[in-house]
Amino acid sequence: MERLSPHTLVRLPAGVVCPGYDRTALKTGIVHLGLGAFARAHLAAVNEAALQASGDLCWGIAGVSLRSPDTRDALAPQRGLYTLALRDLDPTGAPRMALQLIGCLRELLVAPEDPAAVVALIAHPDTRIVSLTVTEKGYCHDPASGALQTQHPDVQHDLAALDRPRSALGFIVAGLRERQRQGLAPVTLLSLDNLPANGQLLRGLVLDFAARVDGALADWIAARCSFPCSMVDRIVPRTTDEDRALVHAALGAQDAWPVLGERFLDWVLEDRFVANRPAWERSGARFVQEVQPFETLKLRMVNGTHSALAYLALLAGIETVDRALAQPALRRYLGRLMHEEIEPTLPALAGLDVAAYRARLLERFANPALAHRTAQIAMDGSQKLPQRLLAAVRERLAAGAPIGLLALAVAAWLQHLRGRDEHGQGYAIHDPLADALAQQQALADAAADTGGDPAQAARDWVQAFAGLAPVFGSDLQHNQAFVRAVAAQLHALRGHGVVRTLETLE
Ligand code: CS2
Repeated sequence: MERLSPHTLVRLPAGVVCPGYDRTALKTGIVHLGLGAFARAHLAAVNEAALQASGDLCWGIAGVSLRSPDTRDALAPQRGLYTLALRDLDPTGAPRMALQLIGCLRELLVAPEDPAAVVALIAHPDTRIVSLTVTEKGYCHDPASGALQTQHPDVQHDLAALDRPRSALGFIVAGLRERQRQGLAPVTLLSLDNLPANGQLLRGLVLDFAARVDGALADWIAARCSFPCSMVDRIVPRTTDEDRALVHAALGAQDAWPVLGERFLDWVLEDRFVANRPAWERSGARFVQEVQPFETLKLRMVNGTHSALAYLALLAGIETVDRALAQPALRRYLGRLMHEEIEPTLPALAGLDVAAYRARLLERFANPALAHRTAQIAMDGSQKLPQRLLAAVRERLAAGAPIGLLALAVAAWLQHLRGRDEHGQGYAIHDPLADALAQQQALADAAADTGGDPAQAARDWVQAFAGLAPVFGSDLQHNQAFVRAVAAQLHALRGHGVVRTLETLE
């Protein structure tokens, strides 16, 4: 079958949406760090539509992979073209797929192959936005406090050799240093990761890093560059070979790496761009004064329940999110978790119908056309729990409100760290803190090994494990209400398994 390329565009089936602008006239205005599926299905999709609507061709994207050459290897022969497939069910319940070819990815770089090229691109006069989807762990920060992890090997490396950086922070600071040296205009740094106050967090980390390189550079960045906060939402599972086959069949051409996602898309961001921006508002983005309420809503409702679901489902041996939603007790639990314990912690948002938001979210999760793997969401829990679950836990504890449902999600994470589901099936723990988590488990096992009653053992275990400050901060270990609530759920999960625990929830 023919490989997708600019030449195949004219032969694609009717109904496949193709770039309606002159790709050869595009310039690179955006350097994107972390070219994963999410950025290709979210930022690039909105940007593509803005290009079509405005005809402003300054906003092509240079996509930078920070680790592996896979994306570049797949897309370079296609000249950066790829398929975005949006999947849901039609009104009769049959799966359907809308196909669009995205054309705004103009350049593909693999950072470790040529770090200087990435720095030069950030320092190019045409570059006006540097955006990031590097996932939580890509910020090299302490998840509980937001502080730069100065001992992180990539940070240490980059501080010693900033002309050949490895980390996103290193590339940003090296690129900005070059801009400052050359007297170029500042750029906007745009975090698109699921982190609280992601723009402020990025700003703090970049300034801390830059100050260790050169105080005057840090001052220049602080005074001239901007770091808008943004909330991003679209479910984009990792592409599988089955997905590829489906897209090939529908396209009649071979795309080595299409991306598949839901139709739903939301993007709320602050309009603080120091060097202009694309007309993203013409294609679904919403610009607001203050993003934080939207971000809290999304991180706690979408990502908090996603993580709760992922750990419970994984323990029960359920492989995909839609199948988890088909489990009545699990679906009921997720609805209750949102309604009873998360929603009361949400900031007021004018015009938000929270019941409709919740119902829609459960429907999004139930989309069987996505086959979103629970193991994918379960990854990197140490980086996700603080903002997804523990922030709401803290607020409720401070208000003296019950946390049993949130505690069950935390207990499920703890139990899943054993690396074995209820049917004895083993799985790997993917987490940047995997070693620390294993050590903490050994510590907790020793603390709970008193031969006493199992409920007390669970409390001792949780108390010891919660000493892991990068996840739990320094407060939760000493909060008896927290320890008791999590221990009760852990005891239930250990004794009765996921489904019985859910069915007998108070
Ligand atoms: C998920 C998110 O993998 C995960 O941790 O919770 O990627 C989620 O699908 C997106 O944030 C939805 O917008």
